[in-house]
Amino acid sequence: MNIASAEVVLTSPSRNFVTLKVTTDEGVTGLGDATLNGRELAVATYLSEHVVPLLPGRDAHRIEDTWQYLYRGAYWRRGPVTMAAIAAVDMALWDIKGKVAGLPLYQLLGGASRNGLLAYGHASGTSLQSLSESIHAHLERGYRAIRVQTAVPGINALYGVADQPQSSGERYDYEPAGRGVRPVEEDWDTAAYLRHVPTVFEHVRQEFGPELPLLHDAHHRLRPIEAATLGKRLEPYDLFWLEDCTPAENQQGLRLVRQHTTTPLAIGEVFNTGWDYQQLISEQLIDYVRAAATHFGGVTPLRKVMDFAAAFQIRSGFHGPTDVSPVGLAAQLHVGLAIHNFGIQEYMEHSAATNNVFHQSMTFKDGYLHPGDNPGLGVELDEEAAAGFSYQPAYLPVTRLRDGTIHDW
Ligand code: CS2
Ligand code: MG
Repeated sequence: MNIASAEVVLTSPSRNFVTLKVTTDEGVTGLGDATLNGRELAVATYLSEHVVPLLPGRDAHRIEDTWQYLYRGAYWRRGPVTMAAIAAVDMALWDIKGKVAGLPLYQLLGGASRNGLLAYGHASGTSLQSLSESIHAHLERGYRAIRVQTAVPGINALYGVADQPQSSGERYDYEPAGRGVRPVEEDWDTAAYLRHVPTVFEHVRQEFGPELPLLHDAHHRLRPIEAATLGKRLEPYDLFWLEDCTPAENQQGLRLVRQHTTTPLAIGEVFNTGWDYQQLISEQLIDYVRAAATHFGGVTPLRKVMDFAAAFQIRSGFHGPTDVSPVGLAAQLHVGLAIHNFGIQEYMEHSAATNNVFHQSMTFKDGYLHPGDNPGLGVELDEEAAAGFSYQPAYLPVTRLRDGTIHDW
């Protein structure tokens, strides 16, 4: 069975998504997610100009060979644009293989290692009171693990923080697409943040008790010694993890963090290959792999990095924001269900408009996700609905310090 054609579909129901649809000469179709938030058109062009023309005539079953062909064949390796494009092809071919076999993808990866995937939801608030309301709202929706983010006194605008809507029917959109031709600018003050965050967790533990798994994302904003300070200050509150405590390009920086704190660390949502994890995993500098199938070259390398991590008792915590499309989310749910060293799955809930474009077999019940048992990935694209939403420029924010210096965020 050969690939007959491939097509890039751009749609923007409530944010932009780049999807690859591969069709075989037997009429089987597969979907892959290539969405790169804020740089969508670069991946769409990479795919349509440099990848789609290479696909017709290739054996659709040779997933590993196609992956290596696109990765090694380009000569120019790694990078988010290249790896998102390769990811889309890889996912689409796994989707096709599952459909041909009549099996959900997780069955092809070894079968289920558990009944469902523990998911964490995102609570946030501009005040401690609104944060508490948000945590209550998430617990009512069934979540059994919660990420906690808040506004910080002295910082005017912080990405990913919003109050929970008062009416229960309204969607909680705390990371809306930043539509517009330029990014908005936010501000940052590390000292204010380091002072404030422990008081937030003190409040949450007092109200919700010791058992609820709590997570926090520092979003690459700290230097290693600051990250170590935060990890130490948060130890009394027994976090499930502290995420992206420092930008991980400086991998040795994690040694310093690790020497000072036992707060578990999760890193890697911006990584795009297993090689980015080489030092962090082999030196056991992290506890959770944050990669997303979409930005990491697809199902094939995600499975490989988790097997490497397993040798060091490191578990998964795949990146599941709403800018990973339902196709990308499904890919990692199948991997998470199959691997032994699953840890937790991020789950942000796509908008109703997105769910009308991408029909998912995935379920969320009592705090657990399951990819469903439809053959392949279990996601179908409604192309007519997709065509109703054209691409709109949208950017992640840019952050500056008080003196105007651009900062990590
Ligand atoms: C965040 C993301 O999910 C997370 O942990 O860090 O929301 C991230 O900001 C976006 O995926 C960026 O596109
Ligand atoms: Mg994050």
